[in-house]
Amino acid sequence: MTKQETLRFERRGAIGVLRLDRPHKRNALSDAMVAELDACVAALPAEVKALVLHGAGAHFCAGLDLAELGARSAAEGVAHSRGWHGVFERIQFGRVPVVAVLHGAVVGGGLELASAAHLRVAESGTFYALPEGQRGIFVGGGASVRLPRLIGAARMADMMFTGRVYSAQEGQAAGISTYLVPAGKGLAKGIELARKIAANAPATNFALMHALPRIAELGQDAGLLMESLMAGISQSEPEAKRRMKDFLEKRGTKVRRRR
Ligand code: 1HE
Repeated sequence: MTKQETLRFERRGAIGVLRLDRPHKRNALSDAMVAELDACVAALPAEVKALVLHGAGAHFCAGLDLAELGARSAAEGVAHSRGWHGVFERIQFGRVPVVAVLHGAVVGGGLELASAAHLRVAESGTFYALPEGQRGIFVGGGASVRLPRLIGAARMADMMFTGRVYSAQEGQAAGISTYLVPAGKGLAKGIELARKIAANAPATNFALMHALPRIAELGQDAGLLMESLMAGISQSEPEAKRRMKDFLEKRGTKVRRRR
């Protein structure tokens, strides 16, 4: 277990568990915390193939640390936002897939951080908001790019115009989370999913993290070509050959109907 000022990192075999650990401030993202997050993701041990991100205390994350906002000039505000963009990009397009486990408040920058993860598991008491609208500011941690891709620009604008708070169930229906679990069950579910992800062939995870989101932004022609390139590369990996052979020789898992 590595303890930094604002985070706790623990390796559990092939997965890492990273906890936002500033519960007395509801895990509000101070500059120090964002810097630690960046350093921690950059320094993940090579054995770690997937990461679970969760929050200590009653909330996932209260967003930007508002106590640090006051003194910034416009230029400093732009630089600060660009700093967050860099950190969240390095999470989204980093080495390992990230499963965010959400509970309590997932608001402002907390929702931006969650949106940079690759999978979101929400506990039933989770709630989502973008209070920037009410604080007289705009989002700055990538929400206007990532959130419309999850829930649509109209829903995001509604959240900011009106201060609308989405419940866990509404967030699931809108597409913020793709797993909804009872209160207290999020971390176990996140770990279960991360273990599955960590057991995938590296080329598959690479394609899902790095190719799929880019393909989704391309026109059909370029998108289909990029897909073919990725398909060819992944199929040619020895790991894929082994998995295919396992299936044909009755050692691989079958797809089964859920009970
Ligand atoms: C904070 C923050 C914060 C709590 N910055 N200190 N985000 C917001 O506008 C959300 C603001 N926070 C809240 O609405 C609530 O605190 C919560 C719903 C998240 C939690 O409520 P609760 O009742 O559990 O906690 P609390 O009593 O409100 O807060 C406990 C302490 O955390 C208190 O400090 P204390 O010293 O008085 O004990 C709060 O001041 C502190 N705290 N949230 C600083 N956000 C790059 S652009 C991104 C832009 C944004 O993210 S804007 C949205 C900011």
